[in-house]
Amino acid sequence: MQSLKPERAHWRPWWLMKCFVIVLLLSLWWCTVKYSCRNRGVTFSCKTQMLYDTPNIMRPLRIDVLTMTPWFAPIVWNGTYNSDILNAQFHQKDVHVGLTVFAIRKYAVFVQTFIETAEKFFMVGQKVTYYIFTDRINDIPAFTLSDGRKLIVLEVPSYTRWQDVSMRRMEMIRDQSRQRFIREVDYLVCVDVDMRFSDEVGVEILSGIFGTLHPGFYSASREQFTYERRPQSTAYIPTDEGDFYYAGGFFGGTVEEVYRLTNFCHNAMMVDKEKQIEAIWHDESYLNKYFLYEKPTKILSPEYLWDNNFQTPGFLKRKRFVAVPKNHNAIRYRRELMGVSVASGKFHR
Ligand code: 5GW
Ligand code: MN
Repeated sequence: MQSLKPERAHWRPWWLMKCFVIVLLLSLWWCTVKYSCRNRGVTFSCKTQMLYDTPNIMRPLRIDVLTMTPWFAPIVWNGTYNSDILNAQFHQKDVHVGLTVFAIRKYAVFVQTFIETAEKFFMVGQKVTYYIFTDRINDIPAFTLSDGRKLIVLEVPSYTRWQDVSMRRMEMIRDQSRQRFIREVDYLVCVDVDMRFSDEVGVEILSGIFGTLHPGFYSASREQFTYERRPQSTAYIPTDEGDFYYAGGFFGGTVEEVYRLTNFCHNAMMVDKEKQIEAIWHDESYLNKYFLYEKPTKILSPEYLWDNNFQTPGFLKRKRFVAVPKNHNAIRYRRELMGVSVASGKFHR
């Protein structure tokens, strides 16, 4: 039998040569891909500059608060997300966000602080349109806005009852979603105007449909939630149901989803109106009913809707959107003009 040794020695250089050529071709191909990606402005898989810690499945980002609901909706807290990653993702999709706010009658005074602080903290670097619904178009000041941002004033009627001022927001958001928002923006964020932004509120809040934990009820049990408890109302929720108590002053989602939510709430209110019943916390009660059966796909922690009348709990690392203290009677009722003492009827719980 002849030994294999000489033959093997004979083909080794060939084999080495082939490997070398393959490696050379592969690196050439990779350089071409990288170069053409950069030229097309594609950041996806080609952007190597973004450095961040790898997620560690053995190290939860927060252990002091719930960060996920039983239906797998994230609850957004400081420390649970990376803004750089999220901003890059939303930029890639060229997302446009609409921020709706109502400033009826005396509440027009809140607009200035609201917009000025939103310019500093709300969706910085994204495309934003502010929609101000008001009956006092002449009282809305002119603003200098950053690039990619605009402000649209929508004139709306002023209802005499303050309950209607608050509740009719659902109808007006619904109508404008169909007529205007669907063509102009991807996501809607619908908030109270008697507020100021005091820290970042960015794309981490965006999702199909989202709600916000009310700052007064995050630690309450479901029986303590101030849901509508009269079975005659369409907003009725029995004491053995309910996940969270959501605030009426901060919700949003895609235009389609916000349309569905506001349409439900408005229709439910109209059914109740026929029966001459009005849910205890007005639009907030109907919102809570909607979210019981149509679970939000993301939930914002009370960082996103805080009121300094409450003591700051240890787990609250940031106050991003905070209620502006208001003199209830002076702002809501013109007691001095009416000459009689009238309680506002809406007190802090
Ligand atoms: C007036 C009197 C009592 C309650 C609400 C109003 C009122 C509310 C008003 O006169 N004008 C007005 O534009 N609003 C809108 O409804 C504002 O956008 C306001 O932020 C929202 C909800 O009313 P709030 O902020 O007084 O309700 P709370 O629960 O935050 O105190
Ligand atoms: Mn408010």
